[in-house]
Amino acid sequence: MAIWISRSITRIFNHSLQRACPLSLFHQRSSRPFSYFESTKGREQIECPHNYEKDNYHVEINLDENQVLDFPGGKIPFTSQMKFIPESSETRLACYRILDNNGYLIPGSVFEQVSKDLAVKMYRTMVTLQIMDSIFDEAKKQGRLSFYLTTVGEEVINIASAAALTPEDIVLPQYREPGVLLWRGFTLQEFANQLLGNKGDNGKGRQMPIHYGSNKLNYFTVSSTIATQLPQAVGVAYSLKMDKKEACVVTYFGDGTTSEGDFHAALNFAAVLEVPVIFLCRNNGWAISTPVAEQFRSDGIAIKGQGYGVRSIRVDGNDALAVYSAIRSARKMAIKEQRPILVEAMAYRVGDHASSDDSTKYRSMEEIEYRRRRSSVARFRKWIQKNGWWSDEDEFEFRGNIREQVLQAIQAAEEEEKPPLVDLFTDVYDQIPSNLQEQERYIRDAIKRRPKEYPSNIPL
Ligand SMILES: Cc1ncc(C[n+]2csc(CCOP(=O)(O)OP(=O)(O)O)c2C)c(N)n1
Ligand SMILES: [Mg+2]
Repeated sequence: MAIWISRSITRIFNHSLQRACPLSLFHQRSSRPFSYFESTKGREQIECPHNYEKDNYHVEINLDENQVLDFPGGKIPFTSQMKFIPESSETRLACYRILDNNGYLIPGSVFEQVSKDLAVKMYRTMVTLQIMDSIFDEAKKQGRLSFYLTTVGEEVINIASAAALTPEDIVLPQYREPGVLLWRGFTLQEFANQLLGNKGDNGKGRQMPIHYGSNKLNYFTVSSTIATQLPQAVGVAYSLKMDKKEACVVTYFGDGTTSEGDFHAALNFAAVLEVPVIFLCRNNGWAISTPVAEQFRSDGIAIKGQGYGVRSIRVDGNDALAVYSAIRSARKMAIKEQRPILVEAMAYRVGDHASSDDSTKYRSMEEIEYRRRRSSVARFRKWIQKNGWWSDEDEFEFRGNIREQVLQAIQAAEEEEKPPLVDLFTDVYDQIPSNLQEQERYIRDAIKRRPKEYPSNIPL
């Protein structure tokens, strides 16, 4: 703790020395070494030396003691003008983009270079994710799986963000990010094993399909209770900070999840504790059947960051280069400056919410098709093909290959044994408590009484 405090003091001291841009007038601090508005310096660092457009509800601080409210957290200017902060700005927050719809680089773009090898690996992983989704979704329709959830429309956010991280960065997912796990090396067989809940599943078949997780790959197990991952991510980031690790935490969530209290608590905690965590919101326009217009009245998510003192950006989630660049930069800032970053990636949810959903009940087929045609994976393909890094022949061969592998994985997973019954009761308590022992006796008695009603592939 002492180390962080002294670090913060040093940073604030250095910062005061470097103040050069007009914005600094807005938050002249008292002589105390510690400021609660530390986070506002982010704006200076990002926007200087560009001109900061003054709005009409902030006023410059006059240092005359009679004209400022000297209050914990810093001095606040008085004004005789009664001005309410407007509920929204006149223009919407712009979306960071590098590749246009035809896969051409937008001239003058600022972005991180992507090598041929990296770009091709990213594209291949996006295609793998697409094929995995279509075959597993089909398997659900055939009754071979009990549930499935696709990432259709959000493949680019999955893969481009994963590519911008290192394996040491810790991921706390929501549920629509299997591509991050795929990028990290989770095999098609491991996906199939989890979906079928067989002996090869890391979760020992205890969870419903799509609740993947891998300790080895620094990927926390999916927990569908939305938003719980967010304060947990702050805690994990706090531990990285304590251990002085060169790594950050990345936590994923949807637009709907920001309506949970946990989202707000997490952002606030992260800002105050100054922890290296990237909050990556996938704004896909929907929370199951609830459109964003019924979810919040703000201009999306990114602007909420400033209310908590968190640096934020909105990015085109259908642009792989923009997502990659934004996350690379976010990662660097999060680790180097020990601060949270909020990224709002915009990409429409083209697929149904999950296999239990029929989205044509609340949106038209035309709308879905309109969005599907803007497929982000296709845009990235255009770019790598223009660079001469990929061809139609590569595409044909690769797709056929992966299709074969996914079909084999699902078949092998079906043939594998299920975990033994006893696994239902282990791993939570060191000593199995009496109520669980009683439940185990109960289920074993029931199986003895009606053996035919229990699947024969579950070892007793
Ligand atoms: C705490 C909690 N409340 C409600 C649900 C039911 N639920 C599952 S997914 C979902 C919508 C989440 O939407 P969003 O965060 O936008 O993610 P998306 O599905 O669009 O990727 C809801 C309400 C839940 N799983 N957990
Ligand atoms: Mg959503």
